[in-house]
Amino acid sequence: MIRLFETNRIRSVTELEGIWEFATIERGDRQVSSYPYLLPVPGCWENHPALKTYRGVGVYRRTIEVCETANLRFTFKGVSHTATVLLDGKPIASHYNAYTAFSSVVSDVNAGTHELVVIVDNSFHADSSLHQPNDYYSYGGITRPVVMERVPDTFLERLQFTPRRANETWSANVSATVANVGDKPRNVRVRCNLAGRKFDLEAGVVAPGAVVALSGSSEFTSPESWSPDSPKLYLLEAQLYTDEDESPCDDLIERVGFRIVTTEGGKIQLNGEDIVLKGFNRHEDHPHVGCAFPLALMSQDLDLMEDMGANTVRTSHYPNDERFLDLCDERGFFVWEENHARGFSIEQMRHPKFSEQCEAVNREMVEQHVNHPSIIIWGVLNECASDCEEGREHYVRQLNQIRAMDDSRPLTFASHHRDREICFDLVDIVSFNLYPGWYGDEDPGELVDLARGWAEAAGGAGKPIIMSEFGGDGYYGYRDSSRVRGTEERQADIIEANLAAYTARPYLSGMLIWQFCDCRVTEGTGWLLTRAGTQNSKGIVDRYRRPKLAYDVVKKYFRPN
Ligand code: ADA
Repeated sequence: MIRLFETNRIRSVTELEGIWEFATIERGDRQVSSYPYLLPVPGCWENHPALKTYRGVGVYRRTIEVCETANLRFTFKGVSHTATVLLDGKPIASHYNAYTAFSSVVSDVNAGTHELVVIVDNSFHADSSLHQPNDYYSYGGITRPVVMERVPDTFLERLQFTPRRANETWSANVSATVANVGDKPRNVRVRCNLAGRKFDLEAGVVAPGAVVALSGSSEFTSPESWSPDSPKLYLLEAQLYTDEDESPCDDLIERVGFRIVTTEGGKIQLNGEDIVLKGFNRHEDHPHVGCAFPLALMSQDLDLMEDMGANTVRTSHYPNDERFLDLCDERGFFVWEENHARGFSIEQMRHPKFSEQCEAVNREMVEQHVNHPSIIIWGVLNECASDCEEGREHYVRQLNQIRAMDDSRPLTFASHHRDREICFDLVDIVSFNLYPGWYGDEDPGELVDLARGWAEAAGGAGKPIIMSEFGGDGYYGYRDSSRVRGTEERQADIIEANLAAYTARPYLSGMLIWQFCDCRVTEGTGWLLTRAGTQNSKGIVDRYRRPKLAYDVVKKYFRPN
C-alpha cells in the first residue's frame, strides 16, 4: 500500500511490492552470478535468518512488464541506506539516506520485459555522515514501498499546500512543480479542486529537461478546520494541461487540512487555542519487520499511544514513512518530524559530507511531507554541537533552509547542553532532553525549573518549552520489589516522578517520553553501543509492544479520567 488515499485518477500507478531476488556482494562489485535469496519488498534483509546481522551491500532484482512504450517514473519511498538503481543494466538513480524518497524518470521505455536492479548498502562507509553506529539500528533493504508510474513528457512532480487564516477567512496557497522530460518547451496550466472550489494556478512555460513551480491561492469562507477532536481532511486535486489541450494530461492528489500553528505568549497554539503536547519519541523499529512497517503495525503503535492518552509523536530521529503520517493526519495526532541526525559531536559534524547530506534530507523531508496537517513542528539536529560557534553555523544554515521552504510551522531542536546551550535564539520552541532519575539523580521538578532559567538566559525567553526526552531503562519482565535500576518498577518510578513534575507545570508546552518502544541499537563498543540485549530499553512497551509497568503510569497522567 502506497498511501491511505488515491493519489492519481489519470496517471497509471503500480506498486512494485512483492518478492524480489537478492544476493549479497562485496562493496564496489557489480557482478552477481546468482541470487540465492528471495526477499519481500518492502522489507529489511535482517528478517531473513541468514542475514540477521548482515551489514554490507546487497542486490535486489526483479523484472517488470511494459505493455506499450512509455516514460516510466520509479519512486523509492525508502532504501536503507545508500541506493544505486539500474534499469536494464544502466544506472538511473542513486540516493543516500534511508528515510526520504527519491525518483527517477526513464523516457520511452519500450514494450517488453525489463530488469530492475537496486544495489543497497547499509555499511557505515566513508561517505556516510548521518548513518553512523548509533543508539538505533540502520537496517538494510528496500524498506518502504516502490512505485512505478507512467508519466507524460510533462507531468506534476509535487504539490505544496499552505493554509493561512486572516480575520476568520481561510486561504490556501498552492504551488505545483511541473517537470518536462520531453524535448520541446511546453505551455502549462494547472487547475485545482479543493473543498468544492475550483481555481487555476498561474500559467507558465516549462523548458525541456526543466521544472517550473506554478502558484496560486484561493479563499475559503468556512472550511472545517483540522484539529485532534475533528481531524477534517480534504483532497486537493490538481490536473495538468499542456499547450492548447482540452483534456488534462496528468494529475496529482494530495490530502490536506486547514489549520495554523503559532507560538505566542510562551505557548503553542493550534488554530489560536493553546495546546500541550503529551506523547512519545518513537523509533520505526519492530523485531518482526525491522524498520519496514506494514500498515497494521503502524496503526497498532498509534492505538497503543492513544490508549495511554498521548496526542503527539516525535519521529526521533528521522523523517517517517508517509503512511504513518497519513494515519496521524486521520487521527488528529500531532507530529514533531525531525531530520536525520542523532547526537553528533563537532568532530562528527566536520565530516566532509555532513552539510550536503543534511541539506538533502531537510529538502526532501519538507518537500515530501509538507502537506501533512499532523506535522506541527519541524526539528533538526537532535543533541548535536549546539554549544559551540562552529556547531551553531550548522543550526543557522539548516533552520534557515527549512524556514525558506515552509514558514508555516515552528522550528525546534532537542538540546542536552543545559546551561551551555547557545542556539535557543534561533528557534521558535525550546526543547530539552534531560534524564532526571536515570543519568542523574536530580529532582525532575527542580531540574525543569532550572532549565526554564537556562532557556531565558540563552535566547529562549518567552518561547514555549518542551521536555523533549526523559525516561529510564526497564527490561521487560524484570520485576523485583528491590526496584533496582533496570526493573520495570524502577522505570515506572522514574516516569511517575517526571510526569508528576511536568504535568504540574503550566508553563510547559509539551512532554515527550523517551521512548514509546524499545529499539534495536547498533552493536559496537563504548557505553552507547554495548547496551544490554543490543537494545535501548527505555520503551514503555517492549520491542514486541508488550506493556511494561510504566504503561499504566503514563495513562494515569496523560489520560486522567
Ligand atoms: C538521548 C538521545 C536518544 C537516546 C537517549 C538515551 O537523549 O536523543 O536517541 O539515545 O538519549 O536513551 O540515552
